[in-house]
Amino acid sequence: MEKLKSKASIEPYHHAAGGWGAVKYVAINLIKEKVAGGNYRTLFKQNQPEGFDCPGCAWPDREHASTFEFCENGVKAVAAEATTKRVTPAFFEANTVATLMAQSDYELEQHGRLTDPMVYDAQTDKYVPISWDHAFKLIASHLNKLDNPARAAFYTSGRAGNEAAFVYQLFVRMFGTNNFPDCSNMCHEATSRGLPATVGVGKGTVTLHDFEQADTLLIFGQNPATNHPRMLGELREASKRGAVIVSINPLRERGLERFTDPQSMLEMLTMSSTKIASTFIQPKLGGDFALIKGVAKRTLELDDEAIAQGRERVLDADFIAQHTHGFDAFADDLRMQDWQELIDEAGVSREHIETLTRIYVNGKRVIATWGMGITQHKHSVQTVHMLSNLLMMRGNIGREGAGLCPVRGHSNVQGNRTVGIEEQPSQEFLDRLGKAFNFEPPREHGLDVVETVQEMLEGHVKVFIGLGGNFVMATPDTPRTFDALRSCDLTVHITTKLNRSHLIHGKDALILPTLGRTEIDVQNGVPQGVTVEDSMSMVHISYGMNKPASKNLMSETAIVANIAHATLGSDKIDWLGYASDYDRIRDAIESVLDGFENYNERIAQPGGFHLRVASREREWLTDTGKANFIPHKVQRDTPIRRAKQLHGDQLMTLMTTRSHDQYNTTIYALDDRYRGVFGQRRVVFINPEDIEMLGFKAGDWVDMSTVWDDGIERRANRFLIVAYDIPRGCIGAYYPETNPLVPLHSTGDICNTPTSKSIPVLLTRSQEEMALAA
Ligand SMILES: Nc1nc2c(c(=O)[nH]1)N[C@H]1C(S)=C(S)[C@@H](COP(=O)(O)OP(=O)(O)OC[C@H]3O[C@@H](n4cnc5c(=O)[nH]c(N)nc54)[C@H](O)[C@@H]3O)O[C@H]1N2
Ligand SMILES: Nc1nc2c(c(=O)[nH]1)N[C@H]1C(S)=C(S)[C@@H](COP(=O)(O)OP(=O)(O)OC[C@H]3O[C@@H](n4cnc5c(=O)[nH]c(N)nc54)[C@H](O)[C@@H]3O)O[C@H]1N2
Ligand SMILES: [Mo]
Repeated sequence: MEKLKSKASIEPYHHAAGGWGAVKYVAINLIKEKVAGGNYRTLFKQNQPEGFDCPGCAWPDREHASTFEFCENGVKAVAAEATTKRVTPAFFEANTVATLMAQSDYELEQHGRLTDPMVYDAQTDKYVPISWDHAFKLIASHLNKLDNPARAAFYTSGRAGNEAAFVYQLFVRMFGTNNFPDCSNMCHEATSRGLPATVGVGKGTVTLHDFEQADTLLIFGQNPATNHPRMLGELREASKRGAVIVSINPLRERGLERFTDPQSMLEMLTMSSTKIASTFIQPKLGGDFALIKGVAKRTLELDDEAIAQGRERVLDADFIAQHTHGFDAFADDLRMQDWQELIDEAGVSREHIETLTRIYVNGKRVIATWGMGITQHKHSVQTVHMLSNLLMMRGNIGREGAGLCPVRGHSNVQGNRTVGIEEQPSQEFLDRLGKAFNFEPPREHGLDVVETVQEMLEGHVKVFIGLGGNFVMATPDTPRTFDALRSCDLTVHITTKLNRSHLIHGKDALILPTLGRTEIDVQNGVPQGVTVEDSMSMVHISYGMNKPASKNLMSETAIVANIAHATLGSDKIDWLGYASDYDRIRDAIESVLDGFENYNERIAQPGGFHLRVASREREWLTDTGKANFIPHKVQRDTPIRRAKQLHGDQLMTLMTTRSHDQYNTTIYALDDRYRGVFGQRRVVFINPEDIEMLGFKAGDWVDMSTVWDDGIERRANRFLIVAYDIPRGCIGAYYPETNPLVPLHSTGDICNTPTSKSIPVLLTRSQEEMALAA
């Protein structure tokens, strides 16, 4: 068993993922967070039919789960919320904002749960207590004095339940804007914008049942051992029954190599493990598009050969004829495509493309899953299209055991979008909302995350309200985002824990502390549950079990309802009535959205219900009424290519990713043990040959700067070089430390997602280290 490391070190990890290491870290987390004894039982209620939905990730739960689904990072998320540490008014009295700014994100997180509503006092540079009532009035007065509702932006991070999110979007639309920047804009937007064009719905088409039936699983750009640990349990089962699993990832992530399931007594006692992926394909960053196109091209060639030899077709000709549109143009484009261009762009050999094609065409039931490795590039929407094309070629959509499986991040990010957190709402949704609530919703599109920052910088957006999240650290171009938020007249954060977004504030600023998902939410004497939708469109209810962290917390739903009441009054809508009984909100959702019929009854069933996804049933809600094949060319004029022309081999493409001990911007601890990093975060993973080519050694310190064409210098300094198995020309480092390197306008086509996985950078010897040495 590996030892506990406290000092900073780099020590390659040779064990399977999971196992006793995971159990040990669970214990460490409970102790570190000083989780009260009584709250341990909470962990056993996680993802149980009568318990709460884990706030960790959006991976679905097994229906009627009878055993405690063990998840180290789920425990971290729960322990972080159930911590006994508190950020009280006395804490704020003792610390100015300036002194807190000097602390790291890790230190800020460690202070614990926020207990009371606070308002910024410029004279003392401190947050001071404010009553809830005054806080709501302050927000209302700012909002009501804006000359245009579009001067306010309403952010959502994907943890809020459907009830809070629905009331939020209703309030904001009645107020008069569609300005809903949300975490999706930085996350799976390429999926949400890409899939409607091919299959008609921006969601995945599979359920856990399909996962059990699949014979082939292609895992693109995802690190489940860290980010969706419960997915590893499903992959382990798949591997044991003989399914072929392929990891397509520049890194060989440990969890996809071997996994010891802490729930398997045998594996734990014998210290054995299960092999997960049988094949690892390591494209260069952003190379997936060309790789997938290569597999599609080869699949077509195999079909041509089969026809010529009178063998069984490789393509699903019936599916293509009956269900799709645009196949001929797509096939023409594949035939014209030059092989060498694909190989160069993918960064893998022709043999690898052949291997992946053979696996793909041998599969009778293929599921492709994907995460941020696919969605955070310039051509991410095109890659999502190409992946749909590939699955459609063999009818792998809308069939048992097969389909598209985007794996979402935040536990309710998909539900938030379903109930209306969307800056580009459909006219149909607005019509129904307007009709149900007797008002004329704003029709013009609102601002997404990047546009919100830009509009703040230009002085157009003056009020920011955040329902959860840590906007300033999650967004790109950190110094510019800081300027943007500081130019606001009012910033409001509805949050559970202290984070840097509270410290980068507007002239007026509020911190509104809220109940977490694990806490008992009583309204009007009745415990309330909130509903969430996971990555596979299962909607279910979640009840908190723990005593609230403070008597002075309000639920997210109640806070939003009170802001609405203070701002708009309750003539048209009984906002506070909604807050007093969440059943009423669910009735309202039912009245506006299809698929929520008998919402309150159906969520009372254990496991909840599946929200219909039309593409899963081969109903295609596209412009052609069919699933569309969409051809795309390899992009030739990209920021990375332009930067390469200027700097040759010196130019590196940087991906920003998560360590094992963080939840997005929340830093729980400083290890990334599966990648062998301990006690530190400022590291950069580089191929050993590149380290030498650049004239460095592993263990040297370097600064990074972005190659961009707007004259702005973007730097992140002092990263330790770690030699790593990563394709040449590609490097990796953690977010949020690297967000200063991501230009605000470096975004994906169509989806406008920051290109967090492909930033052109140069490395130079660390100035600070050189000064120290001199
Ligand atoms: N414990 C924990 N759980 C989480 C989170 C967390 O921070 N901590 N965050 C939540 C959220 S919001 C999200 S969105 C998800 C994120 O979960 P993931 O989608 O796993 O996100 P990342 O950690 O950014 O890792 C992306 C993976 O993609 C690979 N990759 C990078 N670039 C490329 C590429 O060009 N091609 C391919 N094929 N692969 C590439 C990286 O090597 C890495 O393995 O997890 C959710 N769950
Ligand atoms: N460079 C780079 N940037 C990225 C990414 C990347 O891979 N690379 N990933 C992007 C992705 S995928 C995402 S989703 C975003 C994440 O962006 P966000 O969702 O904005 O960030 P989080 O770190 O998840 O938010 C953490 C904060 O949420 C609050 N919080 C926690 N639980 C609750 C709750 O139950 N209710 C409420 N109201 N508040 C709560 C706490 O105060 C905590 O500090 O970051 C994006 N930014
Ligand atoms: Mo995310």
